[in-house]
Amino acid sequence: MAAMTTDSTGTARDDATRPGGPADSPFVRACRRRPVPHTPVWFMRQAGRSLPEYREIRANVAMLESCRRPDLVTEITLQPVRRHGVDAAILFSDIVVPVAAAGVDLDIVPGTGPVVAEPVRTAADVQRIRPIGRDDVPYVDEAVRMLVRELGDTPLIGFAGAPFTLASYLIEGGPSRTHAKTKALMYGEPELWHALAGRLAEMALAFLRVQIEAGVSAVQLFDSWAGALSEADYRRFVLPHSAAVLAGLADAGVPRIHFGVGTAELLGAMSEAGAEVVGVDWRTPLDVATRRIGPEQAVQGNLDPCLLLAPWPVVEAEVRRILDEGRAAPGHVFNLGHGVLPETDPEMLTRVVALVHELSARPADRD
Ligand code: 1CP
Repeated sequence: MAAMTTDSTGTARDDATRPGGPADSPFVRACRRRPVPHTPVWFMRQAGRSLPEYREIRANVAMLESCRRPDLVTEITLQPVRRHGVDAAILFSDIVVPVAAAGVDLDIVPGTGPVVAEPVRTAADVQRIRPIGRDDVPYVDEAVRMLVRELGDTPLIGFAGAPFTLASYLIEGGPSRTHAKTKALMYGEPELWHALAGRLAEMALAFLRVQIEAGVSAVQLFDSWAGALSEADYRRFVLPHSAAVLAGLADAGVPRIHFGVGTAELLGAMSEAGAEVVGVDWRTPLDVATRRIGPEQAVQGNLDPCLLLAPWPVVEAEVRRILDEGRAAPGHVFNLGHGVLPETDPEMLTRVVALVHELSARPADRD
């Protein structure tokens, strides 16, 4: 059982400075570019449909409903930790949970994703998105506190959607391949765009603060669809807003991870947003990514999720390659280049964790 202290809010909370505690875990150490006993590994979407125990627990509960039940959130978050022995848990939730809490009428539709009843198109629509705080997402606060107690020395990652990715769901009304309406609004009505992105940045910051105050050991800002933009447009329309979210957490004492898909051309710009770790998808080798990101940040990634559908010897060779290329970075958190596909055999994930640990094991060498 982990040693506990009591913080000012009266909650049992792991002592951040305790050797071997979550803040001293291989995952947090790698985020901070400190020596690690082995390369830490977790998987985006590690909780989810690849696990039979997840499918069972979710059988009669809608997605948003499950995110609002701390008992379910806790159980689903712990499932991949128990099964795979990953180095970090990620809170079971969704990027649109705070959007719904802010008063936007939306649902997460099975097989589709988030669907917004009345897409955002006008200044009045933007005004209706209310600021949020802990009282708007009490179930998140409660679930994180329960999880921190249950997880002991294993760190818990909190997360939020970045302004561009959230704005895309709000403007399109649902998932989009081209993000055409989003870009049309961005180019055609830049003031309205910046008002919306500014509001979503405040939302992401507030949502992450709730999770940090409840005890998460790191946060990830998901800008999954930022790769749809040119670097110039990313810098003009998105970077200031994502940077504001990350800057708002600069003193929070937890490492920040900044991730997007298809961002090869954006890695330099994204690295300027202020996170300790930049997530890299499978298209860019980690040594190349490190040259674009620079020596001041760790990298996270980047096995192609589709590769886990290939025979084991192919997976093994790719894990070796990624660990080798990751040595060029000042810190490496092993992960996929995007989320686990539902059709993945969970046994593959367990084997990848064991292999990453085995191949990267280093003698004790601590700072
Ligand atoms: O019924 C179900 O099982 C719904 C599937 C599902 C799940 C399991 C959705 C709908 N969201 C989630 C959980 C979720 N969402 C997590 C859980 C923690 C973990 O990783 O284990 C996380 C981190 C997210 C974040 C999320 N939601 C992102 C960013 C990460 C990414 O994959 O790029 C995005 C873009 C979403 C939107 C969303 N929610 C759900 C779906 C299917 C989608 C994508 C829709 C699309 O393609 O646009």
